[in-house]
Amino acid sequence: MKLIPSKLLSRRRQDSPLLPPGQSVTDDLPVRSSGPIPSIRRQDWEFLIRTERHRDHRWDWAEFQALPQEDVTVDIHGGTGWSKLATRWRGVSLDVLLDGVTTRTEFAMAHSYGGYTTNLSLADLRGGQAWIAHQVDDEDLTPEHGGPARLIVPHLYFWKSAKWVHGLELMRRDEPGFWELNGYHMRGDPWQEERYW
Ligand SMILES: Nc1nc2c(c(=O)[nH]1)N[C@H]1C(S)=C(S)[C@@H](COP(=O)(O)O)O[C@H]1N2
Ligand SMILES: [Mo]
Repeated sequence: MKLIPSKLLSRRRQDSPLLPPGQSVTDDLPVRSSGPIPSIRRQDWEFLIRTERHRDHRWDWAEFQALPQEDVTVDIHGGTGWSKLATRWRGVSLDVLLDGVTTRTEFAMAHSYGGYTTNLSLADLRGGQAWIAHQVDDEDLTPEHGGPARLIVPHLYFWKSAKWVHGLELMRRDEPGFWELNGYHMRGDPWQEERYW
């Protein structure tokens, strides 16, 4: 391992064009949760999309696994200032899950097992930008990191990436989720440094 003087390291990190403003690189993926870790057995797991007209689209674990899987390598950025580069996830694109869903709205609330919520626009969930991931770095997601499956929306701050995701509720208007109610930004674009409102 090559040792880099920490002064140089921090200067390089701050100047990196790869990092959004105010972020610095971390090499580990610490657990960051606001409540207890829910334990969900795969046989009890489902992913649900409920439209604003209360049409439900459901996938159980086997149906979800049978969907086309993608491997993506992305940088992730926490709203508290950490970034982790080149994390590798496996999961199903939201484009696949939203494919057969008829809706006239643009707004969604992600709901997690355990009660966490976070709001997202469908524009941020579509277009190859968001996945329901069940593996990271070739390993099944552990419960503390959101297993059996979590949302991954790497172009937004990581609080939008709901762990233990249960479903999406499509809403006629934008509404704040858990952290957004507590002052976090409604969209959370790290490149615009949208941390708080
Ligand atoms: N269900 C749920 N999802 C969540 C959270 C949470 O408390 N509950 N915390 C969010 C925040 S603030 C961050 S930074 C990431 C942390 O993910 P990690 O624990 O895998 O590092 O999960 C996000 N998703
Ligand atoms: Mo966070």
